Amino acid sequence: MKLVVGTSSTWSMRAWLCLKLADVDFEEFVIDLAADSYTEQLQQHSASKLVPVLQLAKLQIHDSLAIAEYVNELADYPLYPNDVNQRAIARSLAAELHSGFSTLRNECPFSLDKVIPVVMSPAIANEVARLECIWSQARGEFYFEQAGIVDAFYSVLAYRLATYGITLEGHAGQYQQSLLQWPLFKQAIAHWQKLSNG
Ligand SMILES: N[C@@H](CCC(=O)N[C@@H](CS)C(=O)NCC(=O)O)C(=O)O
Repeated sequence: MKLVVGTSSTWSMRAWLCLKLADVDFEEFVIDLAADSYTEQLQQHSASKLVPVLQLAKLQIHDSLAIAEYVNELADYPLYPNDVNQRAIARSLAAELHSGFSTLRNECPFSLDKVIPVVMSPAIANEVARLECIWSQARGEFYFEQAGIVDAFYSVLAYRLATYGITLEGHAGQYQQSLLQWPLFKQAIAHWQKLSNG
């Protein structure tokens, strides 16, 4: 299978982390989203004209959450907790990240470079407060017993916050730091830095 990703694409990074966590073999095709021709490339490789896309012989799966769900099933369910209640919470949190936090997404664009610390608007503060509430319930270095979709999805946001000088305190802060120190996440950042530098 081939994962089509974009440079500086946080959704691509989340899908990549899930594929790595699921330990499936995959090739990668990179679209430089900063290149003049990037829309043509997207058109050519993605029916939704967005990345990420997972391409298989007779199947194209677009959208990071659908890709995560697919590899989870393929690899015997490593991305979610075994417990049905915990699994429901994990699904809720992945869905919330996937459809929410739009202020942070819009006002704090993802960057691998240093950025100017953001002025904390009430809208940003609201979303950070929600994150604080979520993260304060992490079981340990990972949200549940072992690394899964929640860690993969929220690690990218933990990084985005940190680049804008937003580091949480207490238990939520410890979880944010654990995500930033997570070897697989560090590998993802190093990989995306390489992609961005050509
Ligand atoms: N909900 C989608 C979002 C995908 C998305 O917005 N991808 C962006 C890059 S992060 C993209 O392909 N942008 C291309 C463009 O803006 O033309 C997912 O989770 O995969």
